[in-house]
Amino acid sequence: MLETIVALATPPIRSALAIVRFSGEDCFKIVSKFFSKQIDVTKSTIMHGFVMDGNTKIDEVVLLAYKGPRSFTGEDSVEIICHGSPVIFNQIIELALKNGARLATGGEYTSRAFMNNKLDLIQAESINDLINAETKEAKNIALMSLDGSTSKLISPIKEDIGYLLSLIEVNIDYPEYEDLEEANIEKIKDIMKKNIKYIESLISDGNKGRIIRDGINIAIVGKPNVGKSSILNALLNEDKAIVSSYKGTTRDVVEGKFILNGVLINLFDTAGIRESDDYVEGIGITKSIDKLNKADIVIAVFDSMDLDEEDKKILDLIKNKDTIIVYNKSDINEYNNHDCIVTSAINKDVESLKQAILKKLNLSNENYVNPSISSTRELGILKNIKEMMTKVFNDASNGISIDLLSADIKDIYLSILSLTGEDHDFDIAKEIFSRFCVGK
Ligand SMILES: Nc1nc2c(ncn2[C@@H]2O[C@H](COP(=O)(O)OP(=O)(O)OP(=O)(O)O)[C@@H](O)[C@H]2O)c(=O)[nH]1
Ligand SMILES: [Mg+2]
Repeated sequence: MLETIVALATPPIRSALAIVRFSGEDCFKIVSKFFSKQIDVTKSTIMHGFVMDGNTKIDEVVLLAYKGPRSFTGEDSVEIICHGSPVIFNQIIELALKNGARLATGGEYTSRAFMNNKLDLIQAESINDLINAETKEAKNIALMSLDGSTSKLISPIKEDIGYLLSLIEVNIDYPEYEDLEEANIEKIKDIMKKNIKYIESLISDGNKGRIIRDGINIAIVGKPNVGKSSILNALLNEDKAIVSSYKGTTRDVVEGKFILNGVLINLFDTAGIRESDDYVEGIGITKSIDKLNKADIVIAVFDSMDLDEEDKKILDLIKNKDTIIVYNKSDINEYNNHDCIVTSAINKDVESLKQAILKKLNLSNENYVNPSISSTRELGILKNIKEMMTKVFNDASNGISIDLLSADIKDIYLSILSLTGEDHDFDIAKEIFSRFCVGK
């Protein structure tokens, strides 16, 4: 039997109301010991009453009792809605601990919901995404995942591989029919081919879903004085970074966030990159290079099409990065090439740069409204499954027998189950839930 856990589900600060949450088989019994009224242990109820420490009133509260399995965790659960004073909710938690509950660890409620089959692992992960979402669009993606739509994307793969495993059984049962093996090898190849294609589309959609969910990191780089900080300020629409005509104004990385078509853009303005004897500027330049290496997209800024040695060094640094080249100061410079991105940061004219960023993100309307498999864990497993399928396809093409292919196909099946947690690998689940906040 699992112990009854208790935690504050709302922030540990003064507020109008707070919620103290309990879950576990004994929770009705434990809460009854300090609640002023009898709790009916046979059904879910809402009650008004008092939390009592012996004869002393602690608070006037509303109590929600959820009879398992019809609760979030699947177990008997209670939520006490009290007044939002730290003195009050701490006293209620102390009473719970005194009467046999223990403090919940991070994500323990969701972990119990997972163990009681109320949620699969993909749904459970989406709860964290929901809580951490920074844009409306990110929240919508998490919500789609929570209702099980994302998990359903896995179903066709699971069905196909399950079917293959049954074909393997047939071959084991009737080894004398060589024609059967031949036909089944062809089926294995067909199914691998079809699913590899499907997984590729899931990965591509998932990467886009991830951008909507997590946002994207963009570094602005260039030699000193080309207008990097001015571009940051124009994109953020605020005077965040110091701008001056002095070369080497920006020393440390300046960070800002803005939202472009529902995507959170984490923008990093960096120190101008050049050969410098100045010790502090040198540290800034090292940081610039580090930022550009870590960024998803780099905006490289120039203020002339006639590139000098410093500009060329920048181009060399970014040669392996996904880059947007920007020519700034278009108000004083003539840029004749109409294909390039031109800005006048001083006039806050950076619309063409915003359009270029959107083009790079390459998101369609579908990416915002359709579920996608977008967590790093899930995408990692999908990539792995794709590789395993490619191996089975190649082995099958090279005349390897079904017997030998079967071990790999079984591994593929297990990996599919691990996506939703159906393989019951509780170590992985534990790792995921440890990232949750306490009370969730
Ligand atoms: N005319 C014009 N001047 C600009 C434009 N953008 C920036 N400047 C000017 O260029 C100078 C340098 O701008 P910053 O934004 O500080 O340049 P930076 O690239 O961040 O420079 P460092 O931090 O030193 O590397 C300032 O005097 C700006 O006002 C522009 O679009 N047009
Ligand atoms: Mg600057």
